[in-house]
Amino acid sequence: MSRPGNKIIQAKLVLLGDMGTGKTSLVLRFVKGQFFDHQEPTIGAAFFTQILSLTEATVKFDIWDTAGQERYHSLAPMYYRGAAAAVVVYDISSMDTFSRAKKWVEELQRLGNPNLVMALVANKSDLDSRREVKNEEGEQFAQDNAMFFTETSAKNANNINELFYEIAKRLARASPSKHSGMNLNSETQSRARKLFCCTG
Ligand SMILES: Nc1nc2c(ncn2[C@@H]2O[C@H](COP(=O)(O)OP(=O)(O)O)[C@@H](O)[C@H]2O)c(=O)[nH]1
Ligand SMILES: [Mg+2]
Repeated sequence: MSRPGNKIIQAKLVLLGDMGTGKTSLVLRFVKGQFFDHQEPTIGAAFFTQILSLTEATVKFDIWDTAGQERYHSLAPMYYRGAAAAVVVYDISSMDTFSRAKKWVEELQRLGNPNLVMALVANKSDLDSRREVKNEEGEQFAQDNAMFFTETSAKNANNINELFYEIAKRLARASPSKHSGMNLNSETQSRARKLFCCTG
């Protein structure tokens, strides 16, 4: 529930990372509490909203779950432009996806936005028996790049809410104190809307 006089923050959040790392699955787990073993590949981009109420603020996320940028890289800036938060995702069972994640982080850093809240997410933690990327490798890279780091599993819901709560907290801390009488409904509002179709 939003509290009267509480800060309201509307924040664009973009997910980046290789195809198949679980970006869509992370969002669906967070917004709808769902998981599909055979998640359909995203076409174009999907847009979701979710509201989180913290003691210090109510954060309304506009989440852009993208596809196509994995292959058609030139589309990427369109997605991350104006983002307050970026979540870069890799799959612990694939070293290639970790290498790609590092590239995304470098690209985001070139934007030079000191206020961008960045998280590095090592997804599929349930696949520990097939692990190629050690927890410490992700942790170290995140630390070197001033990012929040967590290992998640969209499959078993490990650390998913914690991830978005931590981002919300960081956004609240960074946002100037501003009061609004606006009353937001704290219920999950999710809309998955295909914005356009592309060949991705
Ligand atoms: N074991 C496991 N599989 C996952 C997890 N997250 C996603 N997947 C699977 O990985 C595949 C790709 O997921 P998807 O969300 O479409 O990835 P995206 O291309 O990054 O959006 C799907 O078959 C998902 O079921 C996870 O945490 N654990
Ligand atoms: Mg997807």
